[in-house]
Amino acid sequence: MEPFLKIGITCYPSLGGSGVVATELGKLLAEKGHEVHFISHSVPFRLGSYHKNIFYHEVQVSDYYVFRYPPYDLSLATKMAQVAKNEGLDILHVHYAVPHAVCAFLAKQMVGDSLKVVTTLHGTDITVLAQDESLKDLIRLAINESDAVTSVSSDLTRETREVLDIVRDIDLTYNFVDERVYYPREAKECRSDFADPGEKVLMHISNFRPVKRVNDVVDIFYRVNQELPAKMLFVGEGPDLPKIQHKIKEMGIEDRVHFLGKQDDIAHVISMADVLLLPSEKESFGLVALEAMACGVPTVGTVAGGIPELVKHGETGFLAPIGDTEQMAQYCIQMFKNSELAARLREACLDRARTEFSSELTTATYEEIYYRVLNRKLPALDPACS
Ligand code: GMT
Repeated sequence: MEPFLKIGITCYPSLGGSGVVATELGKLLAEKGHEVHFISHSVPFRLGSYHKNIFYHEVQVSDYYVFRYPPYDLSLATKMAQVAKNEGLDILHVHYAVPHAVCAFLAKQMVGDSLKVVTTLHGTDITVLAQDESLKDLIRLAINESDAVTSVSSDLTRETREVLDIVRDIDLTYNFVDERVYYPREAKECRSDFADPGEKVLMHISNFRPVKRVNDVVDIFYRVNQELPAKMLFVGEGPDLPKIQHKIKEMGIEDRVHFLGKQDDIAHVISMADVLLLPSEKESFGLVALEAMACGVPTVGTVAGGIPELVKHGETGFLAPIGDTEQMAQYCIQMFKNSELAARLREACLDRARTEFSSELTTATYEEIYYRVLNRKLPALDPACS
């Protein structure tokens, strides 16, 4: 059977929420009968085993001796154009503006206007890189030249307009999780590896960059643990991790804190927690809070970026001003002391993840965008065709 569309996807294959979202989207599109071609320097880490309708094209970078910095971007643009021509791609969907949207722009120059480019903005491509004068004009060009631009939160759209003076349409496409993977798991046994039955479990999952304010996580935990018995589980790795480990030793709370490192089975790990802490300084969406929500775990975090669009204060978690660790600790304590409130939050999390951030909704939104830019009628897509 002929695929509905032939879609090229480029993302960062080895890290971050943008890569996760791009890969999961590709898998779902392939299940719906589209042909998906990932174009990148490595196989996306969430791709897993063989999938029907999914292909991977590796970008080879020239290491000719004159290059001080081997030009990945140019090789990527060329590969995008080659794949588009050889495979007859309809759409090139790039995740994260830098350099992917710029490469897609170049590829389109090589292929012609039949190739439509969809750019999804994820966060620091705008909130950090678009503020950098050495990149700003190029990012603006790539965004303006895309056939469609999507953003993962209204807040990110607002910031894109503000920072880059962008006036064009930007579609809102909230992130999603695959509900066949993210649901509350039976975690009693592994939870007992870390916490006694009477102890609450607080969790933080991140790449430990300064923007995550992991110091605040420690402060929140310290305050909570003074009020009631609790354990802190850190998941992930990154530049601030050694500082945090040092601080925990200095505070003499090593016996109450566990570092799990990078974990693959996040749904299982999150299901051990009573609360996810996300006190970030910036977060265009906060995919991990959605992963937690889908597993029935509320988030206590900050009113930063797109977080309030995801976490409904008082319904699926609690939000405080950036840096207000006292307030965030109070919210945790309030939840832990009131089992009715905790149960209500848990139910609201499950309901909100299923209804507002379902994979079906997001995939359908992207499909509508693809057909719109191709100026084709959206066919009645049959999920059974895969
Ligand atoms: O922009 C980054 O820091 C990396 C990026 C990523 O690849 O994980 O994170 C951003 O995109 C995610 C997926 O859309 C969002 O959930 C994160 O909130 C966002 N990070 C920031 O805005 C700091």
